[in-house]
Amino acid sequence: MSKLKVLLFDVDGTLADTEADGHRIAFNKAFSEAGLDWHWSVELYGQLLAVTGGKERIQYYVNDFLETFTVNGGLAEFATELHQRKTHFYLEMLQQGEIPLRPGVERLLKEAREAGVRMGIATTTTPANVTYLLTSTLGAESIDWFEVIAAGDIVPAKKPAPDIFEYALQKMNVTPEETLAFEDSLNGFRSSTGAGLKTLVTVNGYTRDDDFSGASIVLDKLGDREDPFTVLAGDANSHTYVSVEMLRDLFSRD
Ligand code: XBP
Ligand code: MG
Repeated sequence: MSKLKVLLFDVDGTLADTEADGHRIAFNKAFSEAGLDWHWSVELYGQLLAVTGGKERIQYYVNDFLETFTVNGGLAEFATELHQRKTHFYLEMLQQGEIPLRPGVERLLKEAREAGVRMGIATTTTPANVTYLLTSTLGAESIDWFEVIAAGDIVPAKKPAPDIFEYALQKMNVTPEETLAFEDSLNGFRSSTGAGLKTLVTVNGYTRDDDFSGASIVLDKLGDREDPFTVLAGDANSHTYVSVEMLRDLFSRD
């Protein structure tokens, strides 16, 4: 049985609840600026999250949800330019402090650092979205808490493909057997388990009813001493919030 040495975190939905009140708002601002009569509601956006990657999600929407839409110069180029404006609006929201970390995230990151547990990030989102989120919530020095920030187009295939987690493992020179992944969605869970990683899931509003069979444990949040988590699947033993001690216990039992 390997010892737990590394924590690999997803970002959107895991470190922060970014989708419905963050990315979705930024997409709609970009559509409005471009003069498009598109509006992604919370409900529609939940369907569009089936596709990871903002550029890919725009193309999915055009191809699968619009009757007709034509654009000069090709859809991929159009989506890329529109996505650049969406990222601009999203970064503005982050800079204004509009997107907080989820409960327990700051505490666990600091605990892991103090305990000498190595950390990395494996996400589909645009790299700048990660550094701006960390800077706006924990300060710019927090970027260095992670040995690798594997994000966006750095790999050929986005989640649910395992590529981004495999890239992070390779950059950190660690094995799946000594690493625990943190995810929030089925696409992310399939990616982390596809890379051979034990995975702790913290669900969000969009993913609460998804089937995470095979996860080490499924929780509603990481929680804190005075704000305990709810276990949705798995065995937390006597623990009531996610701590380094709990993770080591979970990892040894799984
Ligand atoms: C979630 C995603 C991303 C975000 C939007 O990433 O699939 O596409 O929804 O960010 P993860 P971009 O859960 O892996 O962090 O528009 O920059 O893609
Ligand atoms: Mg996610």
